[in-house]
Amino acid sequence: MWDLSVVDFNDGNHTATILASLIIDTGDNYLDGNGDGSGGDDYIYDFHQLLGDFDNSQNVDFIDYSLFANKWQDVNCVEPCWCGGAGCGPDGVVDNNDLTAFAEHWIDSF
Ligand SMILES: [Ca+2]
Ligand SMILES: [Ca+2]
Ligand SMILES: [Ca+2]
Repeated sequence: MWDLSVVDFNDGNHTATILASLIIDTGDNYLDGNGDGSGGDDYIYDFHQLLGDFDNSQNVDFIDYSLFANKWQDVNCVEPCWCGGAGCGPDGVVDNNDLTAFAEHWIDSF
């Protein structure tokens, strides 16, 4: 399992790559990144980041607003999901700071 929660990604599309040349199993076989049964190729993972896009639809719209509103003033928002992403900051509470950040991305898309 990857934990990229400590990385602050900019909004946009990203690609993470695990280099096969650095991953060897106990039988001295290199990573089979594409799962075709033959080792030696990298594993590539494409993903996106858009603050306020709680349903990963690559836009911030009324669906996201509904998800945010359902988490409003929740406490104890901790990793890995931070109250479904609504508690974006380290304070653990879905509060006005999170609402401001959400509003700054309202109707954003890519
Ligand atoms: Ca392969
Ligand atoms: Ca969305
Ligand atoms: Ca907060």
